[in-house]
Amino acid sequence: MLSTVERNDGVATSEIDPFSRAFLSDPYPFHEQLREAGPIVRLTRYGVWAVARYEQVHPLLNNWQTFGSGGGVGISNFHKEKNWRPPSLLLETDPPKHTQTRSVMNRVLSPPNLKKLRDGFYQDAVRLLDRALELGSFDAVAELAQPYPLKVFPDAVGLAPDGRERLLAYGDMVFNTMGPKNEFYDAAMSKAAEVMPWVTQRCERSALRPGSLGQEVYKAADAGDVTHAEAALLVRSFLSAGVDTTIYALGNAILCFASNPEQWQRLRQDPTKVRAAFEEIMRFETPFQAFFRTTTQATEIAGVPIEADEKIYVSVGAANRDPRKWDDPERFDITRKTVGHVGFGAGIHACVGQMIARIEVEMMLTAMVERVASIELTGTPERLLHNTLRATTKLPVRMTPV
Ligand code: OVM
Repeated sequence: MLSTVERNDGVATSEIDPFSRAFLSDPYPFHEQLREAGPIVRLTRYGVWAVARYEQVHPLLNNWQTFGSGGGVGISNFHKEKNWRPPSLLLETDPPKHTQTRSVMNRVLSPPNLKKLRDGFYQDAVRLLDRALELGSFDAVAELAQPYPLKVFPDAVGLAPDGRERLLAYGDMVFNTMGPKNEFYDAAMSKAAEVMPWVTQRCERSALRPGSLGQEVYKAADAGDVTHAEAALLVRSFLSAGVDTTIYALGNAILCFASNPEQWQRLRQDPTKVRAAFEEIMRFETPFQAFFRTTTQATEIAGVPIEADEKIYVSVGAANRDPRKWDDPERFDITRKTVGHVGFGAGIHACVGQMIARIEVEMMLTAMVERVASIELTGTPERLLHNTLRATTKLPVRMTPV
């Protein structure tokens, strides 16, 4: 049993390792321990701070001045340790630079640009779903959750069809290396030599289809809003942030409905709830569970003094299930009021791709609502053990057509 104790200066400390197999297999009991330990907890294993209560997580995300991203959003501090890739101009950058790059991405991902994608996404969802329904029983990860985002999103960014499986290896590197150098970190990085040159090449302007979101980023460079070298890194952000997250969100969505059949029936009765249902999925099974900030100056949280250049583990997954904020948080309920969930983060770094993620999942859930009368688990889902992402790798289901 790991101990959570109060230091003699009154500060809560914990031996919990948020990157251990035990934690990653079933994070929720550990989340509870972290929330109950106090508003801010010292993690002795790594010498970092942790916040897991909504009351601290939400304001922290809204205070980029004190809780910066330029030191990286993993456990490693870029001010002390060089990262394995050039830092992201969005994720790992603070204003004023971030303001400039974010505004370019906001424009590229504007509602009119995204609206054009809906029909194509829907058609791909229907095609994959109809194929799966002919099987009757199938692995919903292999047949739906993985192939669908891996088709529609790189299409939208403008990538050629070949070699896209490398995006999975790349995403694995990006998100697992936010954790410490453990077995998950090392396994992900073992593919770096093969994958990185490919990713870099695919971010070049000449590799991107005309009319694509990737080309839009380069047009912003032509207009002088960023440099062309920066445009390549912004395209890289699409490939870093947009693949695993949506694959896992969709897998989590199907798992939520397979495990809560009455919620599937509710959605079928009122398909206008598809969008609301996705917000509840993001709250209940947050794909990007936790990340770090770095203090830019000495500060305090809930009266606990924190020095400058300290790493803080921010568990949005725990905040999304904090009983101080949510009624019956362990219940998956698509009719709940989910406003304020932090599944897409909050503040200036809140997910820039959240609208495209919503369209992806909404189009698949809509196709399912029209075609699937019931979803049953036919075996035990397998969980992914991953330093920052929560996901299912195997999801055996039977879907009964309407
Ligand atoms: C990026 C990036 C990478 C991972 C996640 C992310 C959740 C962004 O390279 O910009 O946002």
